[in-house]
Amino acid sequence: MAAPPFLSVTKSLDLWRISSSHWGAFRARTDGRKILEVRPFEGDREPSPLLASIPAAVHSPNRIASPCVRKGWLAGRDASDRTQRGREPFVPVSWDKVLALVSGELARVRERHGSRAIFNGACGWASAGCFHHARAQAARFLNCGGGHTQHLTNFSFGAGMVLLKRVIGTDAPLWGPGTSWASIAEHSKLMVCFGGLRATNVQMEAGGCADHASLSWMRRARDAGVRFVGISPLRTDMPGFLDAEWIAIAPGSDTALLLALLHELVASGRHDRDFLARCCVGFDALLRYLRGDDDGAPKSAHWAEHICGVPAARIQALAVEMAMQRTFISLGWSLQRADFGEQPYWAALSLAAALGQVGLPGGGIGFGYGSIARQGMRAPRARAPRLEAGANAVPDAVPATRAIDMLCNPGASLTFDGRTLVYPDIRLLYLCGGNPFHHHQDLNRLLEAWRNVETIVVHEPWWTASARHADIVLPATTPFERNDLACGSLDRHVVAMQRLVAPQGNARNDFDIFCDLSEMAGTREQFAAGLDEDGWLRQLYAKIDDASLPGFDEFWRRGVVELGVEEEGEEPFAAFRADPLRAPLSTPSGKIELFSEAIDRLGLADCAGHARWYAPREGGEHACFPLHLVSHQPATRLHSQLDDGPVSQASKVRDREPVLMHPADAVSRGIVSHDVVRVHNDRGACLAGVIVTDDVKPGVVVMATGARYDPLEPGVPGTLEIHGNPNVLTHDGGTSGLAQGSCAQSARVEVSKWLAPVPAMTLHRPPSFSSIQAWE
Ligand SMILES: Nc1nc2c(c(=O)[nH]1)N[C@H]1C(S)=C(S)[C@@H](COP(=O)(O)OP(=O)(O)OC[C@H]3O[C@@H](n4cnc5c(=O)[nH]c(N)nc54)[C@H](O)[C@@H]3O)O[C@H]1N2
Ligand SMILES: Nc1nc2c(c(=O)[nH]1)N[C@H]1C(S)=C(S)[C@@H](COP(=O)(O)OP(=O)(O)OC[C@H]3O[C@@H](n4cnc5c(=O)[nH]c(N)nc54)[C@H](O)[C@@H]3O)O[C@H]1N2
Ligand SMILES: [Mo]
Repeated sequence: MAAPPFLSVTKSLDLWRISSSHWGAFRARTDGRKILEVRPFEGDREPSPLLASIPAAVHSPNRIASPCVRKGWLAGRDASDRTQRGREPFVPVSWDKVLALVSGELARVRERHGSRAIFNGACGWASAGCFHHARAQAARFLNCGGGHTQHLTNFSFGAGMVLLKRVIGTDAPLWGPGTSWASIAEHSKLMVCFGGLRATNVQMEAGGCADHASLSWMRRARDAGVRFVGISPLRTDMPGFLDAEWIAIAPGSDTALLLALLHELVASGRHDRDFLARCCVGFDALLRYLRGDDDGAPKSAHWAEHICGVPAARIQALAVEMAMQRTFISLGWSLQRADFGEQPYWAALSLAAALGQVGLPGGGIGFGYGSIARQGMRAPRARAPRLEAGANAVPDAVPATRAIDMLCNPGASLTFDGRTLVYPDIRLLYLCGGNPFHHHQDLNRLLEAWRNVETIVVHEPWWTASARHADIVLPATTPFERNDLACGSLDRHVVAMQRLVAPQGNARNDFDIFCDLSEMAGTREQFAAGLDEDGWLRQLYAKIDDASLPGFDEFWRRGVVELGVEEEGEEPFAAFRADPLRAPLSTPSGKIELFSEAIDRLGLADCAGHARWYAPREGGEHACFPLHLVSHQPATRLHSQLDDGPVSQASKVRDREPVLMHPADAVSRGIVSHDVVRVHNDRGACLAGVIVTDDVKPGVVVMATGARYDPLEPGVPGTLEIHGNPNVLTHDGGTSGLAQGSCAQSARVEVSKWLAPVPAMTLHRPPSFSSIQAWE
């Protein structure tokens, strides 16, 4: 990718202030009102081109200028027609008025229905910054007021979290740092990457990363002679410079391939019997399944070929290659964000165990090396400070992906990680730092569910679809309008986020909004702890446990300080490998559970006691729609954030989100590049702009997430989405009764050429406002 124009700017640093974002630290030149220029932090080896979108985002015409209330809600909540959400105009109101309304609603719902009737639906990324972290601020405020129903796990790797805790006793390898890139470069000979190593994904880090290094490490590994194999439906999932072999696989079929690799390994007698006996339990049960003792179907390479589309001979050869040399198995997070997403992780762990390299330098298994900046890096000795949310008096919680189901079915129950949860009856939805019209699957079902809630409150800097479909909208500042400190997960830099410009319009900090609301509720002392922004930043900075850091004032003056890093430590699982009895895992057996009695006892129809193949719910012989839709992370933005910035806009095809299609699939439908198409299934339909390419496997179409939801008829379930938001097509079921993770990658669709005039988009301008006077 060519260097973005801002990289060439050379001006005196004195005029520049420093700040940070999920896509990296940067310096900005401003005139106090406007951000004029942005350039990456000079210590960043691989700065993200997305930094160029910051000025446009901060000064976007899509900023929310003042507090607003939906007209019908303002006229009377109980009589208001909830189907008008997203259609009816908003009435701008004063801050005093809006705070009184929100405070009154919170008190009313708590009194009448209990605190469990309030759902904090923001399970999103919000913005970088340890203090002004919108989601943590909201959780702390709601907890001080009596609690709220919260969510469990996450969209990113919910299935992986639950499964790994059960079978290796911890989900730490998902969060990182796992086996270091240094160890891979030095010791691995082969790195087999399921879901690839996406170069654009590793630009991102929750909380920011001041020095991106994943690509440099990949280059070092390549130069050291590591051979890379990328297994995914999209060729470009592996950076071109790795010269990787591409094994094109049908999405959702990795479990079949992994079981076949294991089957071939055992059939050729190359499995590590000693490791399996010393460090694992349950290999025999798995072996019976692999041999087909009970179902008559050996899980051989020939069996898998028909499921995953990888030739049997290549599977057999790969099994031998993996056994003959130091091999690292890398699993993207995407694999488990699919129907039965627990299975590819369990099957890969079983394969790694049979290869017997777990705990050896550069061997074994790891997760997310192409998903996020931090994975494989050396950890700083001190961890990032976090704003404490405090105790939540409400015990109710739902897996993040089940939010719509909860709103549709109050009182219904579901299984989660061996427990039975009961959905509370939600009356008030409070969103601060997440965008359900981005993150949730099946947006037409979301629109239906939305109608079951009496009041929807949204804090947002921008007119996102969630704000447009709310009742009460509070304009929030962006991080560049306030002071904060950034210290991303496992980043070794602490960055002063120095306020760049004054709050735009009438925007206020989430913290200040919650201070006023807690004052009205009588909980301000508890919420703010007597501190203002400056006091909080000093307190959080002081919590960083690293004696080498300068005092706060010196840190603020310098702008960036570095934490000490751990020496290159022991390989993950090395101690366990050496002596599993003295260093057991936190599993019931103390060993790797290839068969889990505890999971088996749950008796789930969709997650048995060992890894096994389940055909995707809508694929195979059940397929009503011929194409498999992969909706991966966007290269040009973070989720829905920065979608109206120049980098994302430049990637659109005729203003629509691009959809990648194989030439064979395009020709048979009379489609060529730059056509606008309708992507559809029985859940919904959206428009998209075609790019025909043989980088995708035939039968697969790929659309990134995060095109802002733009309905042809706002508020109407089933309406055509005209921009290209794939979540009108995805299903919102859980991975299984075990983890209830997201299945975003499992949608089936059809694509047809759009022959009617292409409708003009509406999301680049604010919604309509009522001409009636603001009601003071
Ligand atoms: N189809 C499909 N869907 C997916 C996925 C997929 O792979 N495919 N991936 C899933 C995953 S892994 C994730 S993590 C989710 C991400 O989903 P989200 O995290 O919900 O997505 P974002 O667009 O980052 O939403 C964050 C929102 O916070 C707002 N915000 C930013 N800063 C502030 C602030 O200071 N204050 C306030 N009040 N608001 C702020 C932003 O404007 C934005 O609207 O999406 C999930 N959805
Ligand atoms: N630029 C950018 N980077 C991001 C984000 C962003 O929004 N923008 N979001 C961040 C977040 S919140 C997260 S959780 C991570 C997610 O990290 P991942 O889950 O690793 O990322 P994805 O891009 O969704 O998926 C990576 C690739 O997996 C492949 N894939 C999909 N399904 C399958 C399958 O069934 N089998 C195989 N073998 N491959 C498959 C797809 O071709 C896809 O390109 O990314 C983070 N990084
Ligand atoms: Mo995520």
